[in-house]
Amino acid sequence: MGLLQLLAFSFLALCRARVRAQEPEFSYGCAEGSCYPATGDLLIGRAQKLSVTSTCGLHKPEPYCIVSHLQEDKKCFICNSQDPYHETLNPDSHLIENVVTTFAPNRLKIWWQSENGVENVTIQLDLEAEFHFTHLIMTFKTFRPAAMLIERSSDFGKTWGVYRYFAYDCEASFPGISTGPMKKVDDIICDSRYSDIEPSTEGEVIFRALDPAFKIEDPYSPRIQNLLKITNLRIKFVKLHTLGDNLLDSRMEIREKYYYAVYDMVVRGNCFCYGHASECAPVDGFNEEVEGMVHGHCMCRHNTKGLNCELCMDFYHDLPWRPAEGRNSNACKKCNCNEHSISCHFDMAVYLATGNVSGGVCDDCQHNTMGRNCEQCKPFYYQHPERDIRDPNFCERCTCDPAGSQNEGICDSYTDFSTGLIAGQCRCKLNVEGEHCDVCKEGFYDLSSEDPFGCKSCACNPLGTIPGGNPCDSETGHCYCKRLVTGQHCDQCLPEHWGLSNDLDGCRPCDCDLGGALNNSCFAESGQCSCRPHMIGRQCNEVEPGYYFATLDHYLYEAEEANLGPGVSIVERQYIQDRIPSWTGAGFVRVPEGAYLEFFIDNIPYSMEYDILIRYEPQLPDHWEKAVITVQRPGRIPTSSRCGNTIPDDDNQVVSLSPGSRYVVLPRPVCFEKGTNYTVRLELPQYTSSDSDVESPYTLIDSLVLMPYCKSLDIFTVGGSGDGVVTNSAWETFQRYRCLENSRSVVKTPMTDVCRNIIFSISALLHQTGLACECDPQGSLSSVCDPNGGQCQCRPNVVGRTCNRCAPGTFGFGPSGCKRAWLVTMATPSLGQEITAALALAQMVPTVDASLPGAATKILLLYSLPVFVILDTLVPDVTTVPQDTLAIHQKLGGRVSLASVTTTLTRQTQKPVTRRLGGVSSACTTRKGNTVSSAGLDTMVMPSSRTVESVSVITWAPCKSTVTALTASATKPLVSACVFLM
Ligand SMILES: *[C@@H]1O[C@H](CO)[C@@H](O)[C@H](O)[C@H]1NC(C)=O
Ligand SMILES: *[C@@H]1O[C@H](CO)[C@@H](O)[C@H](O)[C@H]1NC(C)=O
Ligand SMILES: [Ca+2]
Repeated sequence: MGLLQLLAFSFLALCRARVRAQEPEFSYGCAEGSCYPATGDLLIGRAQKLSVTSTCGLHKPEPYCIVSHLQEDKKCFICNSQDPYHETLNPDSHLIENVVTTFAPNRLKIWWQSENGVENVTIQLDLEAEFHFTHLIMTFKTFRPAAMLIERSSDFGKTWGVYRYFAYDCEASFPGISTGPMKKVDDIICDSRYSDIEPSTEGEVIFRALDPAFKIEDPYSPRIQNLLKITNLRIKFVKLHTLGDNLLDSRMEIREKYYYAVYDMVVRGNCFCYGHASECAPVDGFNEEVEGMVHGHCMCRHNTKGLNCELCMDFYHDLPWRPAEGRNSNACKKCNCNEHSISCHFDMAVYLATGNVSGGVCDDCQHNTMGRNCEQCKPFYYQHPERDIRDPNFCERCTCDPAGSQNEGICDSYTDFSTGLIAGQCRCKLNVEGEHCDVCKEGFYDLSSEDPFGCKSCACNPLGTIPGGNPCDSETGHCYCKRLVTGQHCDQCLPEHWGLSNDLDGCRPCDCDLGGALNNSCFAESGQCSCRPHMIGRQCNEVEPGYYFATLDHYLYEAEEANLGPGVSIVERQYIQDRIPSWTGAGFVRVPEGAYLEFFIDNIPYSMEYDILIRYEPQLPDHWEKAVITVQRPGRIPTSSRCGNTIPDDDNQVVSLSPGSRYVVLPRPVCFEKGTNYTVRLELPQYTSSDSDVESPYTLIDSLVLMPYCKSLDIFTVGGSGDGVVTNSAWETFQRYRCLENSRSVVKTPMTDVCRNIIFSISALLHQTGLACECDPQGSLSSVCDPNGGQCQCRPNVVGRTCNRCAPGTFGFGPSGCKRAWLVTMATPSLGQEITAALALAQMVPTVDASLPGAATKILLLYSLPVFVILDTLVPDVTTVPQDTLAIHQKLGGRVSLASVTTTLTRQTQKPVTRRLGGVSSACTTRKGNTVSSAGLDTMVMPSSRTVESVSVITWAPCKSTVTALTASATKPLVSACVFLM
């Protein structure tokens, strides 16, 4: 080794020591703390990574000369760099690779040289990784450059920065660049120390990345690290020392003398491992093993990785990556993922949040775990209480029904008694229950995920819902209704029911009156049925005041008002005090055998069948064998009509009149139509077929009644089990209570409520309305009639449903009623005999006395012989009184007492006459024993079968104010009196 070589080596050693002082003070084994790979010459093994912009003789041999070459014979030489240097074969090659230190013995024979006269030359080193650069030493063969600079890149050549300028004359070469001294370790200055013209050979340029003058507090600060970190280094020569020659001088002799030539270049450094490696290996693709080469791939320790140990190893991200420092290896720490993940990353925020303890965040936690350490169960999973956290089955799936649970079915993921959490516990929505939150609570239904409360309230009406248990179907929400309740919420009564209440069945039937109401539906709250006109009451089973419903025998046609055939006469009969009459109207008609009468019917209320009833009073001991009823219709019956089925037999029926009965019903009902007028003819052709000694038999007909043939009405057939089959309970009731029979007779027992209700309905059905009372304003006490049958309240002695006429035996219809009269028989005087009125009156008094309503009583005596008369003087319009009429007028007070009145009975006429008393509506009646007799109004016929004596009184009494005459056919005179109470 030559002297220069020795010098060079010693200098290198020195430099190394000095540079080392800038590195961390202690290097420990990697196991104990920070550790560092050995430094070396980065150029060793990297000749191919060196490049230069100018090389002498690169393409062809070129001459060059040296200035002041005193020792040598030859001043000029040839360079030929077409092939690499070889000691013997190619000693004139001066490629850039020659600057790499080889420790060859012929060190000064090998150098790099630039082309002659080229001032701008750049040498560039491109490293394959980041390296830690400490210093550069260049040894020049010629004069050192008059100006140069060192640049480096730490990003593989993308950006460059100047380390330092070197110039003989900094001001001139690099104007504006400070010439030092440095104030900061990374100040960029221009240094003149290495640009002197001396020495002319083997002059050095030395650059240290860290100036030893500075004490480095933190060698790992980014600023320092950035200063040392390189990937590329380049040295730009920009000016030659020319010893006064001007390079612009184009003469070859001048140019050949000036060029750059470098013997050696050392780029000292080590691979850059942040204290995490003590060895480095070749970077991929740099496997070439050259002794002394500094490799770029750190053999990382401390759980780091990367070419430069600049990263933590995978899954070692629990702590931030940091360079090792002294005894602190700052090793990367393994993440804790509880065996549920194999990857993690570092999160600074987490790290800070944990007080710089742990910043590892597991990635992609498996087994349904989550969390920084995969220590929690994912939503919809919970920690199995008996399994280890590292068990792959640590997290169990929640069993919550998502529809019924809060948060779509997330269960409590772990147990924490302090906050009430129980692992796996489902949290039900408000109206849901059950371990899995899959059941609606009692009183709720329709589990649904859309419903924020899970289930809807049944909202059953408690009144209508069956008590106890779940009130509604948990799926449909239909409430379980009581028997008579309906509706989703059991808040409605069934049709035809009302009054939702706590009752067992919930509602009550409307029970609308079958006739009084339009139908059987009623208002749900009030139960009010829809009434036909003038019907009232909840059930429409009453009539408005002023209205009435018809009794079954309402359609009654008096014989007295019928069209009487020849020989038929009217027999008036007076009502008797305290006795219910057994007839209606003024009395009867007397129908002899073979005679007839015709009833005119023009008020059929409703088209249907009617039973025809004949009311009569038997006069003879035997059956009246044959009575013929003939219905005369105005025309043919259209078959489509209600009465289309009528056959001729229905309209011609024969009955016999029993002597023990007061009425007879025709065997078959007869159909009548509303709006049609009929004539019903009653003929009595034959009394009896057997021999009879009765002369000129007759009977008394009271009236004809049309009774609705109830059995065919809806109220009795609806509910029946078949066509026309009557099983309706109303019909049974109707029969059981004998409502029909009781209606047939004139004399009735009081109507039972049962009959009344049914008869009410029948009337309502027939008339579709309540019937107006139409009480006669004069004859009635009130405009309101008895709702049952329509009887108005009559003034005294006024009769008729509407109180429109005087009772038989009374007269003087007016605002105070009608006047009453009694007939009293006094004697049977002989013609011409004097009659003492007192006698008669004495007989009469008890009767009068018992019934006198007041003081004002007038007695009118009627002397009845074959004919006579006494007239009431009170009657002012008596103008036709016969001459021999004796009027007696005696005013009485208190009890009746009467002075004797004497008159002479005289024959007025020889011959009986028959006179009709116009307008007289009733006859006086009297009584003897139990026999009641009566006299016709215009004739007096002594019953031939009885003796005169046995007939108590057959006489006429003018109970009307106007009396014209009377006759008697009896041979025996009678005296009677009519007593009028005024
Ligand atoms: C050398 O480079 C410097 C700066 O880049 C420039 O000013 C000068 O002209 C260059 N010289 C030659 C001969 O190219
Ligand atoms: C029925 O008789 C009444 C009178 O009684 C009369 O006004 C009416 O027009 C008659 N109807 C028919 C259809 O003949
Ligand atoms: Ca009658």
